[in-house]
Amino acid sequence: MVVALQANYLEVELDAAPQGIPSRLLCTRRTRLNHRGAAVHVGDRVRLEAVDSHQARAVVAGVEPRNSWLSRPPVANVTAVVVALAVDQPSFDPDQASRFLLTAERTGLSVQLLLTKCDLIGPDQREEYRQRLRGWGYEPLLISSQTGEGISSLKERLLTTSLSVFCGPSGVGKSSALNSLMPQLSLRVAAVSGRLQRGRHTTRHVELFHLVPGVRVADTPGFNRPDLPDDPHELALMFPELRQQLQEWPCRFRDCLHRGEPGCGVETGWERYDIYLRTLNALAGISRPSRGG
Ligand SMILES: Nc1nc2c(ncn2[C@@H]2O[C@H](COP(=O)(O)OP(=O)(O)OP(=O)(O)O)[C@@H](O)[C@H]2O)c(=O)[nH]1
Ligand SMILES: [Mg+2]
Ligand SMILES: [Zn+2]
Repeated sequence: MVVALQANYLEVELDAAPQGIPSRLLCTRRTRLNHRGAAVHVGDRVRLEAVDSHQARAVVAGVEPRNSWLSRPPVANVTAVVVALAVDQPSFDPDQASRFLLTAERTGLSVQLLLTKCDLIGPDQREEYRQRLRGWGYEPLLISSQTGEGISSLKERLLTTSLSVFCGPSGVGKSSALNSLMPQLSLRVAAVSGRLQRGRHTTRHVELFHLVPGVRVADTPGFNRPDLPDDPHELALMFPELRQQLQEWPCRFRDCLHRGEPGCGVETGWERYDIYLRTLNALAGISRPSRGG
């Protein structure tokens, strides 16, 4: 499995290294793979040739089909997405949070919302966040890498699946959380800065780490504005609190966009309805309702 990509090199871990061969090899790509640009990504399972056990080098000759794909950050064969958001520093922004959650939901995989830096708020505010995010259809994990709160629950959760990817804005404490989970890692972290307490893009590359044998976790570079999904009809399914309503009470028309169309079974008194509508409007070519009126 490719565990890191750096310029023209890939670091590949062997499932079971034959005797005398190191378990981690620095690899280049066969030219024909180069032609397709960065067709090999972290998380990909690859076939190796020309293994040089002394130098711990090899050549990647082929890529296995992917079981899943997270587009940004790019990681293959993901089994769960952990969306990390801070309660403060940088402050919690529902629009940005939703963009990350939508990106995660697009994979169709299990999505865990991780609320970081909980040492910065009191018990009442924590309970408020918990209730609020339940309303979004998520059961958040509240953690603090500073006090260690919630780290063992996070670990328990990660142990249930083979490859979890941490993603979220820069500076929310993704690398710090991984350091708390695996103190031997000593990943680089850096203080947030400026009036908006933004992160400083400290992590530069996607990299996979073993939590225990068979269970990996990916650290990724933070970014601030994920793209929106492109299909308006799929959008509703990416809001768990709306998805649930549609399961219980489907609308009369299959192409309903839940903007007050006739026969729409969706009620509007939920926090992110407004974000849903704005996202829908932001998607190209759907400024008019699809059904008369
Ligand atoms: N108070 C508090 N600060 C934290 C906590 N976790 C991380 N920090 C601080 O937040 C800053 C950013 O942490 P990082 O771990 O570098 O954040 P990141 O999400 O990996 O950022 P990028 O790599 O840029 O995406 C550092 O100064 C950390 O010490 C926490 O639980 N509580
Ligand atoms: Mg980081
Ligand atoms: Zn509807």
